[in-house]
Amino acid sequence: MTRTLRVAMIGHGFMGAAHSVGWRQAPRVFDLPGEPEMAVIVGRNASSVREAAHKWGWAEAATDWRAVVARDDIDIVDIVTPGDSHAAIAIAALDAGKHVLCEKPLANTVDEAEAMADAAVRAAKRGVRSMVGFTYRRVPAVMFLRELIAEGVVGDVQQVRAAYRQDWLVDRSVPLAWRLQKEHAGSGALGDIGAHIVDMTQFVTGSRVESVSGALDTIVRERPLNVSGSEPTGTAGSNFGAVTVDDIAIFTGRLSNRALVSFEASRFATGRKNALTIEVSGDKGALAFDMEDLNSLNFYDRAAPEDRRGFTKILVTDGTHPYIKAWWPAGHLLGYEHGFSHQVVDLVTAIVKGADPQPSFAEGLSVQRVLAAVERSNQNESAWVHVAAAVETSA
Ligand code: SOE
Repeated sequence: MTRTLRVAMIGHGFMGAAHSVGWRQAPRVFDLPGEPEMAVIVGRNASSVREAAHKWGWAEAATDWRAVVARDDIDIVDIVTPGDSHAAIAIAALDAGKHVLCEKPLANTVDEAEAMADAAVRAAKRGVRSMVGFTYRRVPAVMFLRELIAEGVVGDVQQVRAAYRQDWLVDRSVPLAWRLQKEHAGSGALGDIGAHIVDMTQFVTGSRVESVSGALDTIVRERPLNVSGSEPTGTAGSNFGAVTVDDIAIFTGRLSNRALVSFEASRFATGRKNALTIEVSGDKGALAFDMEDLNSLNFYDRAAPEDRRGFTKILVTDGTHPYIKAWWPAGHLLGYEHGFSHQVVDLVTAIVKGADPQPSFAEGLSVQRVLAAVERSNQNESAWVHVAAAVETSA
């Protein structure tokens, strides 16, 4: 009989919606070795969490995550809250024997991320699994890009260009939100979207970011408070609140294989909506991916005759490509939400098969260390800062 895995999701914002789609869709499309059940959704506001439960199809709504995490009838805890609560929820859940999926970035600080990685190591000894939600790894074209690099089609990786550009903050009337407050988000563009390109670079190249030099900037330092909303709050009596995170993070990284990387994370890239791009250049060729055209990869092959060389578009929608077989015939495209289903597939499969899913909390910690090093570099006139290896934690 298929094993049922009862899921509690903590949080119900943008990522709550995306994860709910994944939990609902994955078991209907893939033959999973376990059956996830959308048991409980948790939020602080009773009426809005009830509404979310109804809309997204969770059986129950609750307001106290501690009580839910302690329940015997919950197998998986999915954390989609702002970063300031990741550590407390994840550690409590792992210690209570629940498998954990936690949104990125893993935490708001390296200390928190280390404590979470320790808890994950302790839990793994009891067969309890944990995974960070770097969902873009699970876009079929990104997974395929990694496979091609590992096969050696670009040869030795010599340079990487990775950018994640959005423009939703160019509008100065956009109100203050938790993503713009350091105490809730940890950092701004750096942690929210820069974390993705750091993880993606390490994932596809198999090399670690060993040192960084970077600069951060905050263009708009005060934003209107959303008086009708329940959060966030600003200075009493003022209609504006301080933006305490970066709007733009631009940094250079040196990989463990010596390649240089240019990283760019911005919420001020006018005209760019969700433009995550990565280009990996090697001595035999180059591969390029663009999230706004996510069903394809562009491949430049230096082995082709010189007069016929050029980037060739590969449509990554074949049954032989990662994850595609369960979906549609070739050329029938996938979108943003499919990565969230693939995340569920990989997590559930790992739990049932007794394997550690990836990305692990240790990988989340390694990204956290890169983010912290960029902040340190920025505070120190963009000096190069070494990034400690996320090796064994103390547990
Ligand atoms: C989720 O993976 C996420 O990083 C969001 O948190 C960002 O805000 C979004 O723009 C990209 O995806």
